[in-house]
Amino acid sequence: MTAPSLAPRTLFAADALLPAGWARNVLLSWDEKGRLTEVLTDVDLQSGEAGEAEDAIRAAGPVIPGMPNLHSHAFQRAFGGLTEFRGQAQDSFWSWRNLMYGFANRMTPEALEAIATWLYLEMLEAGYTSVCEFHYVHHDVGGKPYADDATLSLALLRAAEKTGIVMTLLPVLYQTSGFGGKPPREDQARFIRSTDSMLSLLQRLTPATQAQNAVLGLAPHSLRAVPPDSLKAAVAGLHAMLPQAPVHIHIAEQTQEVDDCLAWSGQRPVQWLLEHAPVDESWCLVHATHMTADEYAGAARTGAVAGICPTTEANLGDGIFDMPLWLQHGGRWGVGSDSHACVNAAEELLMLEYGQRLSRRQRNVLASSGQPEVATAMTLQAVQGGAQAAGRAIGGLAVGEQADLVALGAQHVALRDLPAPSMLSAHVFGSHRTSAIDSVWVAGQQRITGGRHTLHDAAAHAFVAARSATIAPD
Ligand code: NGQ
Ligand code: ZN
Repeated sequence: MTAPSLAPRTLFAADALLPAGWARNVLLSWDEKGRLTEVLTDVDLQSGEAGEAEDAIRAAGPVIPGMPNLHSHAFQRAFGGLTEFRGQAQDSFWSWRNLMYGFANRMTPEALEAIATWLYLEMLEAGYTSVCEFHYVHHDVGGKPYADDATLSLALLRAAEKTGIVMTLLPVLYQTSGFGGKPPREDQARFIRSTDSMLSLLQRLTPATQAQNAVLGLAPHSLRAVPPDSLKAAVAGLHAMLPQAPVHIHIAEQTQEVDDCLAWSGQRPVQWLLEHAPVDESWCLVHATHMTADEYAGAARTGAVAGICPTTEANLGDGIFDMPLWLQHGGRWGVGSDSHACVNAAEELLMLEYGQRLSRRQRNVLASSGQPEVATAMTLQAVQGGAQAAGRAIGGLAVGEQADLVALGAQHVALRDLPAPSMLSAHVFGSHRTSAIDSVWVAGQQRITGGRHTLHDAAAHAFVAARSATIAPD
């Protein structure tokens, strides 16, 4: 018998997506730290052998692993949908970036915390159970450091803690406005740090992250923003402090940056990075959109994760990542919601598959011979890649991994009476108007019930106020 004061630590699911595929009558158990200790299949609840199974929570439908969100700039959530108007004859990533900077430069610590709290709550309601926060607005307006240099990082950590999402915090190193040491623009002043100041910040954040089960890493923003010496020193400094810590970088998102990198070094960004940096499994190459065949092969060989942000990459007009080529080389990948034009794990998978279909004029591109169901194949791969990028044991429903679980509602009209793989398929490809997510657990703690987070209304209210203040300051 479980004492009533203890939160239940066993979940029974008629269907669950394990690393090897769908299993029936699955009993998942975890310890007080939220780590899975047992994953039993074909459990007969009636037999009496199942022991604690009788006290288990019954999932409302098929259980899938929570999706790691491997790339987020939280503050950008507040202007999602608000840059969709023509500002110049030919708008682009770069004209969007000017609008985005205007927004970043009006952000306050209070607004950031409210925006991030709502965003992380939305993520939990939409099937993400962890987030890699690529955090680059460090200083006060005008670029003056806050009295506590970690002010904005701590605001993000608090937002994560309030909602229950687990965070990999990646403070961003940003020093130049272009290749060859171009000085930063005035509207980049809030992002700028010396390498030493970054290493001090990481030191300051080490106890704070450890205290809340967060992982700390580093994000050199891009080769445009970090000169070679700084890249080298920062990564070495990080790994001296935290040997396995994740390193994320925006690498080849726009053809303009590929051209600029070629003009500067004679090499393309990915090519340059592979030759000059110790890229390995601790790295995540975000937006490795523009690569040659050799770069696909070379980058995949390092074991680094390709960080793909399908809806943002579509929204910003970046280009299409060649998934079949990447997979052919054994490349690992995961998804991120980046600018948060869309916050929905299923929709990122849908957009990724649809981009491949549109560019290749084929269907079911990301299915494989071993796993013909597209949504199942993509979910398993993105969870594994996302876990690697996050630097956490969140790689799926297996002993030793964190109990990050999403239960779909089998009674949702799009899913009702279907077999489990079709339910996941319907969730990803066929249920857009209303979410089919019923419950979500992070590290074994239930955060979403009946599709909603307990802070939903209060967080929404605070978000709207913060957005209004940031869009139209008084
Ligand atoms: C960012 N976002 O850092 O927010 C970037 C835009 C840049 C994306 N790359 C700025 N999606 O790359 O310079
Ligand atoms: Zn980004």
